[in-house]
Amino acid sequence: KRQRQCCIWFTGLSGAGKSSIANALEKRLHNLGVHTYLLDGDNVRHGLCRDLGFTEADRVENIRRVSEVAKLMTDAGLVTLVAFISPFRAERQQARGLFDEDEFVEVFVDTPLEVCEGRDPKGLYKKARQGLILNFTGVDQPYEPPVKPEVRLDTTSRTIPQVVDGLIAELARRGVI
Ligand code: GGZ
Repeated sequence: KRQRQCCIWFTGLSGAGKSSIANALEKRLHNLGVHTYLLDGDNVRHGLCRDLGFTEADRVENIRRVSEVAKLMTDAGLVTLVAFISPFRAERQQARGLFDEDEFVEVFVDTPLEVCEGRDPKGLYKKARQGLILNFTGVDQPYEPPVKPEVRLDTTSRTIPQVVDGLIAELARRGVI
Protein backbone atom coordinates (compact mmCIF):
# COMPACT_ATOMS: atom_id res chain seq x y z
CA LYS A 1 0.00 0.00 0.00
CA ARG A 2 1.25 3.45 -0.91
CA GLN A 3 2.05 5.83 1.97
CA ARG A 4 -0.28 8.79 2.27
CA GLN A 5 1.37 12.18 2.04
CA CYS A 6 0.89 14.48 5.01
CA CYS A 7 2.44 17.26 7.06
CA ILE A 8 3.23 16.58 10.71
CA TRP A 9 3.55 19.99 12.37
CA PHE A 10 5.31 20.08 15.74
CA THR A 11 4.88 23.18 17.91
CA GLY A 12 6.18 23.96 21.40
CA LEU A 13 8.66 26.00 23.39
CA SER A 14 12.43 26.00 22.93
CA GLY A 15 13.69 22.91 24.74
CA ALA A 16 10.28 21.18 24.62
CA GLY A 17 11.73 18.28 22.63
CA LYS A 18 10.34 19.01 19.15
CA SER A 19 13.57 18.30 17.26
CA SER A 20 14.47 15.19 19.25
CA ILE A 21 11.00 13.73 18.77
CA ALA A 22 10.83 14.67 15.08
CA ASN A 23 14.27 13.16 14.45
CA ALA A 24 13.38 9.94 16.28
CA LEU A 25 10.05 9.73 14.43
CA GLU A 26 11.81 10.26 11.11
CA LYS A 27 14.20 7.34 11.84
CA ARG A 28 11.27 5.07 12.65
CA LEU A 29 9.44 6.10 9.48
CA HIS A 30 12.56 5.42 7.40
CA ASN A 31 12.75 1.94 8.89
CA LEU A 32 9.16 1.43 7.73
CA GLY A 33 10.14 2.53 4.22
CA VAL A 34 8.30 5.85 4.42
CA HIS A 35 9.75 8.80 2.49
CA THR A 36 10.08 11.88 4.68
CA TYR A 37 11.67 15.30 4.93
CA LEU A 38 12.31 17.13 8.20
CA LEU A 39 12.17 20.92 8.12
CA ASP A 40 13.68 22.59 11.18
CA GLY A 41 15.76 25.56 12.20
CA ASP A 42 18.97 23.72 11.35
CA ASN A 43 18.20 23.44 7.64
CA VAL A 44 15.96 26.49 7.17
CA ARG A 45 17.29 29.33 9.31
CA HIS A 46 20.79 29.01 7.78
CA GLY A 47 19.49 29.16 4.22
CA LEU A 48 15.97 29.98 3.08
CA CYS A 49 15.35 32.14 6.16
CA ARG A 50 18.84 33.41 6.97
CA ASP A 51 17.59 37.00 6.63
CA LEU A 52 15.17 36.48 9.54
CA GLY A 53 15.60 36.83 13.30
CA PHE A 54 13.20 36.43 16.20
CA THR A 55 11.03 39.54 16.23
CA GLU A 56 7.32 38.80 15.90
CA ALA A 57 7.33 39.93 12.27
CA ASP A 58 10.33 37.75 11.43
CA ARG A 59 8.80 34.68 13.06
CA VAL A 60 5.57 35.25 11.14
CA GLU A 61 7.57 35.36 7.89
CA ASN A 62 9.69 32.35 8.93
CA ILE A 63 6.60 30.25 9.53
CA ARG A 64 4.94 31.49 6.32
CA ARG A 65 7.91 30.36 4.22
CA VAL A 66 8.20 27.07 6.07
CA SER A 67 4.48 26.43 5.55
CA GLU A 68 4.73 26.98 1.80
CA VAL A 69 7.80 24.73 1.51
CA ALA A 70 6.05 22.06 3.60
CA LYS A 71 3.10 22.28 1.23
CA LEU A 72 5.36 21.77 -1.81
CA MET A 73 7.13 18.82 -0.23
CA THR A 74 3.90 17.20 0.86
CA ASP A 75 2.44 17.65 -2.62
CA ALA A 76 5.52 15.85 -3.92
CA GLY A 77 4.32 12.84 -1.93
CA LEU A 78 6.43 13.07 1.20
CA VAL A 79 5.55 12.80 4.85
CA THR A 80 6.85 16.24 5.84
CA LEU A 81 7.92 16.79 9.44
CA VAL A 82 8.02 20.42 10.55
CA ALA A 83 9.66 21.35 13.88
CA PHE A 84 9.60 25.04 14.76
CA ILE A 85 8.41 26.86 17.87
CA SER A 86 5.71 28.38 15.65
CA PRO A 87 4.44 30.39 18.61
CA PHE A 88 1.43 32.09 17.03
CA ARG A 89 -1.97 30.48 16.53
CA ALA A 90 -2.79 32.56 13.45
CA GLU A 91 0.28 31.37 11.50
CA ARG A 92 -0.28 27.73 12.46
CA GLN A 93 -3.87 28.16 11.34
CA GLN A 94 -2.65 29.60 8.05
CA ALA A 95 -0.31 26.64 7.57
CA ARG A 96 -3.18 24.23 8.24
CA GLY A 97 -5.27 26.05 5.63
CA LEU A 98 -2.81 25.12 2.87
CA PHE A 99 -3.55 21.42 3.31
CA ASP A 100 -6.47 19.05 2.95
CA GLU A 101 -8.08 18.41 6.32
CA ASP A 102 -6.68 14.88 6.68
CA GLU A 103 -3.20 15.93 5.51
CA PHE A 104 -2.27 18.13 8.47
CA VAL A 105 -1.43 16.76 11.89
CA GLU A 106 -0.65 19.38 14.52
CA VAL A 107 1.43 17.93 17.34
CA PHE A 108 1.65 20.04 20.48
CA VAL A 109 4.84 19.20 22.37
CA ASP A 110 3.32 20.33 25.65
CA THR A 111 6.39 20.60 27.88
CA PRO A 112 5.83 23.25 30.57
CA LEU A 113 8.03 26.35 30.56
CA GLU A 114 9.54 25.41 33.96
CA VAL A 115 10.67 22.06 32.56
CA CYS A 116 12.10 23.58 29.35
CA GLU A 117 13.87 26.23 31.39
CA GLY A 118 15.20 23.58 33.77
CA ARG A 119 16.64 21.60 30.85
CA ASP A 120 18.08 24.70 29.14
CA PRO A 121 20.47 22.59 27.00
CA LYS A 122 22.00 25.61 25.26
CA GLY A 123 21.81 28.05 28.17
CA LEU A 124 19.45 30.26 26.15
CA TYR A 125 16.80 30.69 28.87
CA LYS A 126 19.51 31.83 31.27
CA LYS A 127 20.72 34.40 28.78
CA ALA A 128 17.16 35.52 28.08
CA ARG A 129 16.52 36.01 31.82
CA GLN A 130 19.70 38.06 32.02
CA GLY A 131 18.48 40.21 29.14
CA LEU A 132 21.31 39.05 26.88
CA ILE A 133 18.83 37.58 24.36
CA LEU A 134 15.71 39.57 23.53
CA ASN A 135 12.37 38.32 22.18
CA PHE A 136 12.79 34.90 23.75
CA THR A 137 9.65 32.76 23.58
CA GLY A 138 8.16 32.20 27.04
CA VAL A 139 10.34 34.90 28.60
CA ASP A 140 9.59 38.18 26.84
CA GLN A 141 7.57 36.93 23.88
CA PRO A 142 4.34 34.92 24.01
CA TYR A 143 3.68 31.30 23.14
CA GLU A 144 0.08 30.63 22.18
CA PRO A 145 -0.71 26.96 22.87
CA PRO A 146 -2.87 25.12 20.33
CA VAL A 147 -6.54 24.89 21.28
CA LYS A 148 -7.37 21.68 19.40
CA PRO A 149 -4.16 19.95 18.24
CA GLU A 150 -4.56 16.52 16.67
CA VAL A 151 -1.98 15.23 19.15
CA ARG A 152 -0.75 16.53 22.51
CA LEU A 153 2.49 15.06 23.84
CA ASP A 154 3.50 14.87 27.46
CA THR A 155 7.30 14.65 27.54
CA THR A 156 7.61 14.87 31.33
CA SER A 157 6.22 11.41 32.13
CA ARG A 158 7.21 9.57 28.95
CA THR A 159 10.50 8.80 27.19
CA ILE A 160 11.14 9.76 23.57
CA PRO A 161 10.76 6.15 22.33
CA GLN A 162 7.39 5.95 24.14
CA VAL A 163 6.25 9.23 22.63
CA VAL A 164 7.33 8.07 19.15
CA ASP A 165 5.44 4.77 19.64
CA GLY A 166 2.31 6.83 20.27
CA LEU A 167 2.88 8.94 17.16
CA ILE A 168 3.43 5.86 14.98
CA ALA A 169 0.18 4.38 16.30
CA GLU A 170 -1.64 7.64 15.56
CA LEU A 171 -0.25 7.75 11.99
CA ALA A 172 -1.33 4.13 11.47
CA ARG A 173 -4.79 4.97 12.79
CA ARG A 174 -5.00 7.82 10.28
CA GLY A 175 -3.92 5.58 7.42
CA VAL A 176 -0.73 7.56 6.75
CA ILE A 177 1.43 4.44 7.17
C1 GGZ B 1 13.29 31.54 20.81
C2 GGZ B 1 15.42 31.31 19.96
C3 GGZ B 1 15.62 32.68 20.09
C4 GGZ B 1 14.58 33.47 20.62
C5 GGZ B 1 17.43 31.83 19.25
N1 GGZ B 1 13.42 32.86 20.97
O1 GGZ B 1 15.99 25.50 21.35
P1 GGZ B 1 16.66 25.91 20.11
O2 GGZ B 1 17.26 27.35 20.23
O3 GGZ B 1 17.60 25.01 19.43
O4 GGZ B 1 15.52 26.30 19.13
C6 GGZ B 1 15.17 27.66 19.23
C7 GGZ B 1 15.19 28.20 17.85
C8 GGZ B 1 13.80 28.76 17.53
O5 GGZ B 1 13.69 28.98 16.17
P2 GGZ B 1 12.33 28.72 15.39
O6 GGZ B 1 12.64 28.98 13.96
O7 GGZ B 1 11.78 27.40 15.77
O8 GGZ B 1 11.35 29.85 15.98
S1 GGZ B 1 10.00 30.37 15.34
O9 GGZ B 1 9.18 29.20 15.01
O10 GGZ B 1 9.37 31.18 16.40
O11 GGZ B 1 10.32 31.18 14.16
C9 GGZ B 1 16.31 28.36 19.99
C10 GGZ B 1 16.83 29.41 19.03
O12 GGZ B 1 16.17 29.22 17.77
N2 GGZ B 1 16.56 30.79 19.44
N3 GGZ B 1 16.89 32.99 19.65
N4 GGZ B 1 14.72 34.80 20.79
N5 GGZ B 1 14.26 30.73 20.33
